[in-house]
Amino acid sequence: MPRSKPTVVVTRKLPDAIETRMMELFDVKLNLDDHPMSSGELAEAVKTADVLVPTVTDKIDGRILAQSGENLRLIANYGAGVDHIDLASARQRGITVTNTPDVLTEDTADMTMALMLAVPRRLAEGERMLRSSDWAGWAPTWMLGNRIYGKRLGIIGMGRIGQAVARRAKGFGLSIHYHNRRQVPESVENELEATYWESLDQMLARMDFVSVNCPHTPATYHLLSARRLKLLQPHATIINTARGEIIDENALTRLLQSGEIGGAGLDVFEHEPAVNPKLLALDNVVLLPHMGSATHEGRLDMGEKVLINIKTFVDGHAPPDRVLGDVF
Ligand code: 8YV
Repeated sequence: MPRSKPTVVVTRKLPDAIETRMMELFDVKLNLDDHPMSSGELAEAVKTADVLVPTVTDKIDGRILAQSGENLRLIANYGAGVDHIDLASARQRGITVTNTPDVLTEDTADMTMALMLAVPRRLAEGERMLRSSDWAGWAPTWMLGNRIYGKRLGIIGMGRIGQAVARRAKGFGLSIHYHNRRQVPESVENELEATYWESLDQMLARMDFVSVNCPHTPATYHLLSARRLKLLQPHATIINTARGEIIDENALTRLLQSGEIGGAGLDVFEHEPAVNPKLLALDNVVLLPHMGSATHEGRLDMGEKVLINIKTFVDGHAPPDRVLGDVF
């Protein structure tokens, strides 16, 4: 680092406590009005920063990184997913990239469960009905949903979040199935009483619930393609708290409309913040605005991780949450 205090550009408004500590430690440029930065502003940021702190709303692609100055050495992402950063370009330019894993695992798993309960039990629909004063009182055959207990859940991506979902789901009486690049250790499988499916297709065709908990990478883009979505049983519910791009959203919408898929609980969308208007018109979906990690505690913990990653890096050590960057 050329100066004693590195220049840190933060692209969005972070919790006050995190911004204050950053101000104490570094020469910081904050985004006080929290507007999502334009590509012009991002280009300017990478030109001036020693350290960039982006979020999921910043597309740090090769074109932006090509404009970075020699000074940009670290991208300390505020968030676990790094699919908005062109890692190949960053690697080429010798830029270290860090993220904030672990601290949003439990919150995201909670949100996954919330959606898993909300869709088959029609929570959002019932609440909408009550508020619109259309409720005429209890009736034996009205607003019936589907039981959760005793059903099968197929988890796509059995990493930290997938396992945290499995632990919760087991408590709700769901039997756990999963598809992952690698089979998890036997001790984890035993604890979760989980069944491994090497074939995603085979698993999809047999599940009552499917939860997407894998990262978005070139290999998982549209992993749930139209062909795969058609394998689901007509009563199946699909939950996505990972990334919208993993599901072909148009195909999902069509299959939900035609009743070939039972329901969906989505916290993420393929073209955020845009949401397919046809999805908004459906009753068998619960849609949330990317709130999986949105807890006060989680956002502070994420900020702490960013601080630690920057501080260790500028002090000449290997930051703990490296996605990219040599151990020195
Ligand atoms: C974060 C997320 O809020 O961490 C992630 O990957 O998807 C979110 O829960 C967001 O990424 C912050 O940048």
